[in-house]
Amino acid sequence: MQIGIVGLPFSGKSTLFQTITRTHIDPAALARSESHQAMVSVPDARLDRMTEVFNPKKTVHAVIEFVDVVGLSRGDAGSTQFTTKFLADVKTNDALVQVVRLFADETVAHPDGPVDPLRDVSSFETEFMLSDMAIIETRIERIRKNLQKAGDEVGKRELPVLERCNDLLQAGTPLRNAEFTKEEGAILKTYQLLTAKPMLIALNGDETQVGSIEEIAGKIRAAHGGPNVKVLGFFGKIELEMSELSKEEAAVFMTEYGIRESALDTLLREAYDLLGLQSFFTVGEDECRAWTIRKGMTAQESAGVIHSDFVTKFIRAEVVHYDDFVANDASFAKVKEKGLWRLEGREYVVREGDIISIRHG
Ligand SMILES: Nc1nc2c(ncn2[C@@H]2O[C@H](COP(=O)(O)OP(=O)(O)O)[C@@H](O)[C@H]2O)c(=O)[nH]1
Ligand SMILES: [Mg+2]
Repeated sequence: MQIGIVGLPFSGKSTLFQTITRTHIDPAALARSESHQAMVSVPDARLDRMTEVFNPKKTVHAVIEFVDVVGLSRGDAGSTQFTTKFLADVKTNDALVQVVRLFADETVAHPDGPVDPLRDVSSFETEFMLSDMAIIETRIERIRKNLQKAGDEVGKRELPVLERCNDLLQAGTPLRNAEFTKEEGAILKTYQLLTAKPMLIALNGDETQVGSIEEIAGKIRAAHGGPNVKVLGFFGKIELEMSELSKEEAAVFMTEYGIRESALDTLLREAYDLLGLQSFFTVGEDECRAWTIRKGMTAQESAGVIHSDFVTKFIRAEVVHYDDFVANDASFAKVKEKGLWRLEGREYVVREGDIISIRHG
């Protein structure tokens, strides 16, 4: 799973990237505007808790790959065409985080003049829709031509889906806001359309905006919200500084600014959710681990994520939900006594937060 961080120049993409990946990019490399990528552990308080309980040799978090997608530079006087290279780099991501500037800082120029988050989000939306329409229209034209001459079985299947997408886009609806069947989704996937990607809009505020960022987020949500969109606020500069501190120091820092929780932890969890992913756990004295699966995956499929052999050798899954486990003093004996520890078959749909042990042959 790969998430691309996109946004206008100087919105705070690299600041966010360095904070969530806990990497430090030296200023010279940043200036060369290369793309950077890194794997990030998804913070999970439940896994921390189980690590306390089991004191394992190893704790393994779920991971997501982040890419700091650079290369969006605008021409003079804000010529709005995004470069083909930039659009191509955005295409390969499974989901996008769009960083939008809220912070006011005269020493950092905004490429489009005054700070205006709604304008920035709209301009991205427009560019992405134009890019998708261009791809779809070209393809539709080619299919129609082929159909006149001879059979084009693939094209015939794709045509109605593409036409529907075209209509949606012409009407100003990004594809992430539309519902598609599984088959339609599979066809669309091959085109890697930009507006079909789930998107997290991350508003980058400064210390004066701690109290007002939610209100701004609400406005963006009202204008651009949808089932596959999330809007969150964060505080780029402050959180980058905090990420270099110890936990205790960071806590003091946060209280000082009136920040309740690090937005970055929330952001990672929301990104995970946006991708349609969820976690289940395996626990023990050797290892406590969060495993990543797609929502809706069965016990047998999930077992295959742990070890491919487990798919064929699957017998049963022993399952207890994390909430039940902690509500009963993190005691396996107690959850068994109460019947909260269950044996499930191969078709059991794994729930977010299940603790699982696979019985296999
Ligand atoms: N005052 C302030 N400056 C910020 C904030 N976030 C980023 N910056 C600064 O804005 C400039 C551009 O940030 P950067 O992350 O490199 O933006 P990018 O071009 O989107 O990657 C840098 O000088 C950052 O220090 C913020 O929240 N407040
Ligand atoms: Mg950058």
